Amino acid sequence: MQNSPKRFTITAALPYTNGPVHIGHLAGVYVPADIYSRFQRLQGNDVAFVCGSDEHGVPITIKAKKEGITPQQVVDKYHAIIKESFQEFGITFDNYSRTSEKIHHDTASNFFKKLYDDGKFIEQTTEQFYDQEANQFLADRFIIGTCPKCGFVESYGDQCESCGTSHNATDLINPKSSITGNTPALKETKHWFLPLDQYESWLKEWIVKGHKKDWKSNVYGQCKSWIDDGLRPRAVTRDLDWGIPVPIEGADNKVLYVWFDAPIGYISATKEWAENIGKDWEPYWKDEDTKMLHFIGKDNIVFHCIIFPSMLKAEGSFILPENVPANEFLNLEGNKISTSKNWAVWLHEYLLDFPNQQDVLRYVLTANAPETKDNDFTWADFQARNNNELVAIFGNFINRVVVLTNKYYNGIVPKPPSLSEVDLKILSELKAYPNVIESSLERYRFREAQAELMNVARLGNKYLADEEPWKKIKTDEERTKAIMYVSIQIAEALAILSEPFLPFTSTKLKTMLCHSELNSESTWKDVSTKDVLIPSSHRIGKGELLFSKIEDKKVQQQLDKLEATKKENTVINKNPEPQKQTIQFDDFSKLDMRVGTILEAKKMAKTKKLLILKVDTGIDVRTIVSGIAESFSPEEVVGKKVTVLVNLAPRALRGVDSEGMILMTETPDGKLVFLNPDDEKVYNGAPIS
Ligand code: B3M
Ligand code: ZN
Repeated sequence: MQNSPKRFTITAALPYTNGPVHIGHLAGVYVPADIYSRFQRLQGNDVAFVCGSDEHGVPITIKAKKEGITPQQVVDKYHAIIKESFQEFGITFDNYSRTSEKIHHDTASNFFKKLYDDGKFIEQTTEQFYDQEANQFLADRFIIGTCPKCGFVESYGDQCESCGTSHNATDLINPKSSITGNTPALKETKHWFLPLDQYESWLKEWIVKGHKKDWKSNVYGQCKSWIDDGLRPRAVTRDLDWGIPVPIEGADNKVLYVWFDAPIGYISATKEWAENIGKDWEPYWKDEDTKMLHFIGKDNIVFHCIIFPSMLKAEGSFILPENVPANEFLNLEGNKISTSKNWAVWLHEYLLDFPNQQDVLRYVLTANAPETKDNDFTWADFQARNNNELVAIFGNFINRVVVLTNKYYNGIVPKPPSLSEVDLKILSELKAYPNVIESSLERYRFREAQAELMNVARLGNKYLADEEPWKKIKTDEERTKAIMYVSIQIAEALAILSEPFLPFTSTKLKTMLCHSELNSESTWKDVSTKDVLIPSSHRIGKGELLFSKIEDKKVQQQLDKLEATKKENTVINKNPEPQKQTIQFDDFSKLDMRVGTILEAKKMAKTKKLLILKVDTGIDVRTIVSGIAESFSPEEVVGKKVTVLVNLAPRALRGVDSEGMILMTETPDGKLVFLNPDDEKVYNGAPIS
């Protein structure tokens, strides 16, 4: 029975066009989205896989300021680099668009206009942060301060990078302008707000009571906690000069909030694609039978699960995502990937060092994907997975099959006189794999799916090792024919099933097996239904190595490169925070700093960052809550001598009164250390806070 094809709209987060893309992007979003899209196409389904460059928003303008060029120049430069990286890594977007396209400006403007005309916004004059020295309102990332939820001291105005909470800039504790470092003033301005509070009960129904419990637990958990915390109206316009102008009267010098326009970019990209190929875009966004999925990283969950769905609901004619399979973050050699600290493996640089080895990276990133928790990419693991898995298992199996078939039969697939019980068992095991892999993919378990693919190669390797055709050829030519015939069926299954994961390898393998000479190519489904995937008497081509060993030297080069980055960051901090406003001695003398000793330490329940300390300040023994739990265990800090700001006004953090602050600084990789400027790990310009 042939199922009718299902329609899929698959989106991958639009990368900010303020830098190239790195392995974290690939692992978290683009490789899983590509595997899924390729897989659905192989099922004969109708897929629109869309993405594009996110060219608005404050990060772009900050980058432009830093480099002394215009925002347009920034986005033109990185759009080209990013687009090429995706192509090089075989990410099969049906359309990779950009939010500066006219079609997007029109789509986003019209969307805003419709909501405005339908009375879906509330108009409010509120006080927003304003930098008097820079003479501008400070939107989102132009403001840095302490997160009211987790205490992270460098939270952005719109979102905390540490705990992922989304908030309004005025919620931050101790806000600072990231342009001048000044404490900003408040100034009145009018904006349009989406009253998320009015969508709260609907969201609860849809996500919490609805069927969304089958969403990944990290996604469901975040959504539930936001909804439980209560939602508030959210401004969807900004005082900025870079973005899509607010398309109504009386909104001069205002643009749409980047998180209002960016997700609409998925719609514009679909429209553009459909127009180009003469299709109707609307079913992809409006037909209830369409399955819509958003692939994103965990910092984008609130926007895709709460805000964008509320926008779509307000508009009224759109469908909602069926799932939002968000990933956690990938670290690099134990440290957080950081664009500004150049702590990353950039895709365009990887290709220079490992030409034609895209599949190796795709493989390693999937094998180690941060699906349920943050994970670490290490070059040692990269080498081991290549040498011990791709080369030793997959490559070795294919190589033996192709070489022996050429050697014994001039490349012509032999006709087996009969199949033994073992042969039949192997062939029936093989038939189970498409469903096994499919079941993992349908649950967004890409690591598991890829591990099952490797089990196909393991099956083949074990079969060869048990049957030893290289020995049997001397004593039993007929039996050898059966062994080689069965092995070729396994090789063909690998060629088909590897396509979503290792597309370059799959193509190479199909060429080796001379697919173009086959009367009909087998499909994914055929692997589980057909007895014969490649018939006897088909001639295969010559062997060619699919993977090659990565030597220690190559890995060392990469480690050296990272070591050099570390050093560079230590000697000169390339992007030091600008100096703060001048103060007088009187200001300084207001600070009462003392040497103290940490007597006790314990973790604050249900937080990742906070330790509750008992500190002997010489004056008294007091409680101080400190956001250092990710850099130190409680055991490590007990007994340490520290610098304490003792006259900081007490503040309750998660219900515990904190009476003072321990002064810390940081290493180039962002690890906190106690204040000791002589510590060789800290760098010039490292902030003390
Ligand atoms: N550009 C944020 C990011 O790159 C943002 C995603 C937009 S998806 C509509 O993490
Ligand atoms: Zn936070």
